[in-house]
Amino acid sequence: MSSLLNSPIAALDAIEILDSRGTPTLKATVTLESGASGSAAVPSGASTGKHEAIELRDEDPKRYFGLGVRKAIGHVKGEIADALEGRNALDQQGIDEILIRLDGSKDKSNLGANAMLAVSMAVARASAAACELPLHRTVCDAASFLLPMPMFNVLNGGRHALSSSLDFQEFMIVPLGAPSFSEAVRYAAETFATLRKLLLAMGNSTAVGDEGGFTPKLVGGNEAACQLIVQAIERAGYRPGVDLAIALDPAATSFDRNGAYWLVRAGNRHYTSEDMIDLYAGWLHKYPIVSIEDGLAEDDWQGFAAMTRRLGDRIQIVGDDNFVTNTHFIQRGIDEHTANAALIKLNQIGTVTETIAAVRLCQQAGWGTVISHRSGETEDTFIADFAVAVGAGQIKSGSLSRSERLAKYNRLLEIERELGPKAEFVNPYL
Ligand code: 2PG
Ligand code: MG
Repeated sequence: MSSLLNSPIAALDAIEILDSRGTPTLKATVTLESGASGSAAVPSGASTGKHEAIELRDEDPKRYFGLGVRKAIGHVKGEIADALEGRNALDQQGIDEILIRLDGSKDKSNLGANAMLAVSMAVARASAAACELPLHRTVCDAASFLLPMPMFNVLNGGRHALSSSLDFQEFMIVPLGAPSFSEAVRYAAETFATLRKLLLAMGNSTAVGDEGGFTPKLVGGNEAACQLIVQAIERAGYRPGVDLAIALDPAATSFDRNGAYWLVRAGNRHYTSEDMIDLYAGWLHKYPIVSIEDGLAEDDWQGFAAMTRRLGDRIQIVGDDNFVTNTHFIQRGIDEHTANAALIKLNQIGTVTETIAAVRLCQQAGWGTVISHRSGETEDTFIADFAVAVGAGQIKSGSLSRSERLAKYNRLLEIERELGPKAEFVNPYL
């Protein structure tokens, strides 16, 4: 580590840029008195949990349908700059505490979690620059050398692909048998290219959704999608369940209607919480599924507990919309045994320090952690460094297409090379 102890912030700036859906977001830059600087851009979700920290939007219908972020930028250049100038950028926790105090709300609605997170991440980057070290060495204490097992979202449905025939949002492949991160990327890319051929042969378009996975119309539903993935894994020359497995994120909050789960595209049938668990349990016998995220809706705490009791010793049960990277909800999940892993998204909570606290809470409880992108992304690769630093063990950043998705995987390839023999890569499902 660097011996630098103090590196005061000289200036803050922010601009409005566009995310991968063409929607405004912001990029902040923090410049230090030493001349070192760091920038960071925030992503944005589509299937959001209701307890997520608030993204501040301008609500000015004359610009970007009200989605501009000039107000958030005004906060960065105004009161946030006033509060942070002269402060030590190396003290991430101290900086984040100032941001939280300045905002003063429970949901970060005053300054906007987008404004706060852009600054918080830019401070982390500026501080790494000041130390002349890569971000993954400096962003948290006791930085790890563990490269995350990637989950690649090869078929997109739900809110990320409104024209696809899939109600479930994400069908991911996990190269759990790969000996290294770079080999994991190759296994997955070859399987994705094979899946493309299979879809074309079936008469599907190979258009991709928000996260770069295919959005087929002629697949025949959620279960057929699992079959197709198994076929793609085999055709690519790999062993399903041994080299590559399946992970799902149904994002069930998005098809929950007052406690009933409506699979509209799959014949407009509705399911109870128990029916959904039965459905998943049946699939576990037929398909090499290792992880299910948001298999039930955010408020279905009882259902999540029942699902964890029934399936939690066989697969990873991940909470996303219900936990929203918030230690309060994660602690409840730990106490009530409603999952055995959490999805981790920086912008669900709004500062780097709080995100690290969420990861550490999971790790202390023996839970898995999956660092995640959002469906509206930018070219920013912060989560790649972050996943390594905190030793998350897993990451999901979309498919093997669309450069805002691949940027994170490509950054991990660089980190893998940089760490050389120190790099670790393990199958988290063993
Ligand atoms: C999710 C995320 C990321 P969104 O549900 O896990 O894949 O989607 O960013 O739209 O909330
Ligand atoms: Mg999710």
